[in-house]
Amino acid sequence: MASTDRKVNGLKRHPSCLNESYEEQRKAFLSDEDKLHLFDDLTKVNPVTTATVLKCLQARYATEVFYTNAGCTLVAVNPFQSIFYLYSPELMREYHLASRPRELKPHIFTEAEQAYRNVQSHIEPVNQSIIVSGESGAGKTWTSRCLMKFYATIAAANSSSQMDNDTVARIEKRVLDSNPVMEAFGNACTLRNNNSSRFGKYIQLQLDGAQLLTGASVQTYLLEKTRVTHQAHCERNFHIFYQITKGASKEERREWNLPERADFSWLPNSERNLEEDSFEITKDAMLHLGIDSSMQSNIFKILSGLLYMGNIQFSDSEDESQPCDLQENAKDFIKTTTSLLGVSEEELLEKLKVRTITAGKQQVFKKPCSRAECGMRRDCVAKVIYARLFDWLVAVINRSICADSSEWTNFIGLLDVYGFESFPVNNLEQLCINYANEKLQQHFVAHYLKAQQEEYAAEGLAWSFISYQDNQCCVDLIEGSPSSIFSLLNEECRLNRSSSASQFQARLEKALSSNPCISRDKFSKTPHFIVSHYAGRVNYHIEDMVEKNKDPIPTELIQLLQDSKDYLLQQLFPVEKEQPNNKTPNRAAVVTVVSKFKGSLDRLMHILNSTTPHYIRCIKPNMDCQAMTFKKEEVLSQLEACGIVETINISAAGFPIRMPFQNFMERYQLLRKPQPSRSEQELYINSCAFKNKKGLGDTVENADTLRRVAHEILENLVPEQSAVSSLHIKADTQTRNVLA
Ligand code: AD9
Ligand code: MG
Repeated sequence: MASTDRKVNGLKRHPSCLNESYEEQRKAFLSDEDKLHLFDDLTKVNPVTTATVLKCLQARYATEVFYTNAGCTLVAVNPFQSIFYLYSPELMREYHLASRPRELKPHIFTEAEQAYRNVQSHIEPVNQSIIVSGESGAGKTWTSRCLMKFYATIAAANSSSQMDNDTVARIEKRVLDSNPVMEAFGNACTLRNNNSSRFGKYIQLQLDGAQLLTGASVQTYLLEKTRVTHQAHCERNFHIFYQITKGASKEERREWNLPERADFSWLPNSERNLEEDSFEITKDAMLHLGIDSSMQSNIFKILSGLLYMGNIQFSDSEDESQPCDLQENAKDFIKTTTSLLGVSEEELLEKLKVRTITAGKQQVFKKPCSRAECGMRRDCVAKVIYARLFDWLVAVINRSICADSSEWTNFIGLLDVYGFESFPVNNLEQLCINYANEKLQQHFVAHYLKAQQEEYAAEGLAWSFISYQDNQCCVDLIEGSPSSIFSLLNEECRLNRSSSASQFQARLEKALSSNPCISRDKFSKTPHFIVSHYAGRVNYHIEDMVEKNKDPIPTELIQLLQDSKDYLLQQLFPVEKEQPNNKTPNRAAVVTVVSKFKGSLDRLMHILNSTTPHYIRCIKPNMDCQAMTFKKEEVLSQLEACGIVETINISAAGFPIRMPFQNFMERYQLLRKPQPSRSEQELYINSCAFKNKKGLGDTVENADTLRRVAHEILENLVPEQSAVSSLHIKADTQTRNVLA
């Protein structure tokens, strides 16, 4: 493989920063496959098909070029190796200082710089969003981190001469320090990514009137809290649990009751050493964010308590009317758990083993729980503690990094959310994630069509609209009214009826049968429904979906935590004020998982709609996370899932073939009738004028028609016409292939 690295001023220079001349691109255009890697924009590959796009991406990857434009989006293929020059502060400054960054090679810094300049331009909307998407392990979080570093470098508010304060570091550092803390508590090693984010994140970088970074605020979405108590085979719990068990000092071990070698059932695969010195990094970052060592110790003590809680196992009771027993070795675990969490041992045991049922206003029944129920109640306590701890941390981070409203005027938002998911078994979590992706796709399509419209207008093409099937139908299916999957799920929770999965399936089918985006597999006996998402069909299992949507937390367990003597738990579980007239909470007002998620997503979409968007689509070139390995099928399915294929389709709905005029001449001049000689260099065609005369905007059905059209174009050449450099031709796939 030819290396394109160059040494500039002793620095290894980013190869893709070197701008290729138009001439070289044009040569590549003439189907010289060796030059395919020179293409900077996938929608200008000729013809725009998934096959040519794939070929181009592969060729670029092979020459270590990882970024490519696709219309108004940037495609970022994960290199799976550290390439320092690609993210050096020198390169950041080069993009920042370039008079026309778009003339440099595609890079995330081009997008970042464009967003930064747009803020200055005062063209509405001034606020910007960079939406980073892609599947697990594709590089979203890495990209977001690099973007944050870019702004912390080029928009640093504090001069470097100012020394860091010991406890409260300067703002750029604090903003960057939010990453290791949120990743320690919100990321985990999964089968697909050793550092997989288990929550979505939108961070707004706040800029003052002088365009300097004065603060930031973070909004998180749907933390996967079930990971605290259940880890899939070969996967792990959140990083922080491993960090404390491996990184704690002797003194800390004593304080948190953590022996060197402990066997915790919620800490699988701990032999894999992914931590190194990350515990120190997390603690340092927490300190910079204003979480002092005594508060840190309080947090880690609670986490240690959760680990012990996972070891509390129950055994079946011989008499069903009696509560089940603790397993023999669990007695010590419950002692340690309760001492670490500051709750009473007897009470925890009682509340895990016996359920309180309130019937009517006054009547209270107690019912012993089965072994499985006891386990579920234990898990419920652990999950609610962890989820509230995570939210508390995010709130602390926000307090530490958010500037006062008088200190900032504009923002650049970075969105790093989970990509489209389709597993062998999908449930409510995937439905929420895929729904979020549908909403983002809808946002993207609207934006892309607008951008394309503007481009055609700039080229002088008389163009009104692109007829394009959007994904509204699928969005309606999930969230619409009066009937949708979400509304039916909420209804089940509101009515609190104990219907079986098959009964719910029947209700769904009856209510939503008219929507073409929902179907089912006639041969499957498992209650399910299939949604046809823009990125593919996903089969969702119904079992447990309603229960997951309720996400019930028994009141008596919350009360137990409210009674804790632990300082932090008291903050996480404040005693709520008495309802007037002793009212019990209204059932209809129960906030379900989907309504909460929809609410937070609506707010996010509202913000995104008020900003100028930039899209970065991350692609994972192979599932084994190997450097320099490009698997075409795997990339193709991601191009489909992240909407690049849609981009291509939309572009095909417009004028997908853009032929530089020179090119067209070289290829079709044989068809030309003898004409007074004139320099071909001078020849330009105004495709708009041609369109008016000959209907070039109509679809060219086949190669013969194309030849005829080509002939007509050549007949009608008007040399003095405008400086339009490309012909825009609309054609069906077959004809596009002829043109390739
Ligand atoms: V997930 O949906 O949170 O599971 P992400 O966020 O898309 O996923 P992440 O950013 O964590 O993926 O990237 C996965 C791994 O790929 C990183 O840990 C790096 O080892 C690697 N990576 C990603 N991008 C780059 C890059 N630009 N250069 C080098 C990279 N390595
Ligand atoms: Mg991530």
